[in-house]
Amino acid sequence: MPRLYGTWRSRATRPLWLAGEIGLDLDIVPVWQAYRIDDPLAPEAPLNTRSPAFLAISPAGTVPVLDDDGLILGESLAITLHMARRWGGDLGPRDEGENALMEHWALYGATAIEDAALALQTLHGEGRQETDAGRAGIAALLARLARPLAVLEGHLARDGQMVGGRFSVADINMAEIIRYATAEPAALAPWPAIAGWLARCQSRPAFKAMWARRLAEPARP
Ligand SMILES: N[C@@H](CCC(=O)N[C@@H](CS)C(=O)NCC(=O)O)C(=O)O
Repeated sequence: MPRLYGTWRSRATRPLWLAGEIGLDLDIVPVWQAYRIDDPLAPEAPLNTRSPAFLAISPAGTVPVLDDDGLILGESLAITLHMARRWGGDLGPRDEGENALMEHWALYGATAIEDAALALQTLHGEGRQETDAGRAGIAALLARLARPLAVLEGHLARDGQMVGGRFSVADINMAEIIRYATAEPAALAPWPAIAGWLARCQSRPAFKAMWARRLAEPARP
């Protein structure tokens, strides 16, 4: 059985949501982010992203990590794309053209959107949104996101889904990236096609099950 290292409050949501969609059993090994632990190197600390035992598996020291029969992948989007090709049926690519598009959108999300979207979530998580600096930060981040979100809006208004006119791993990857931005309530107001598509993605039973597990997980061990 493939093994997934990570916690539900991490980018492991991406492979965990996909596994729920396709009914794939994973051997889930909890690995906490080190910043959630007071002394991550203490002998009694739970397995975490600074534990030597985990770094021996993935020296990048981040989660999620997939071990598929000795094939180790330590990038969440590489993990989901691999899972979809190997076990995903129609949630994976039907041909090389779809494969290329699924990779294209994963890379676009990771390089053009994720940083600014995550910064919006962090700003709100730290309660800075009501300060002058926070408001200026939000405006700057929304300005950075304007072009890539316009690209995504045009694509979804035309096609309805990321790739192939059906729900696929490409939707999971992009929806989980866009989710960060929704910490800012105004983020999707100019983008109705993105907002409608995200709501449809998040209404799926496998997303809801993943989200319930995530909320049930404590923030710290
Ligand atoms: N690009 C990587 C980023 C992974 C990443 O940063 N994961 C965070 C959790 S969402 C982490 O493991 N942080 C570890 C730490 O801060 O010690 C991916 O998508 O897998």
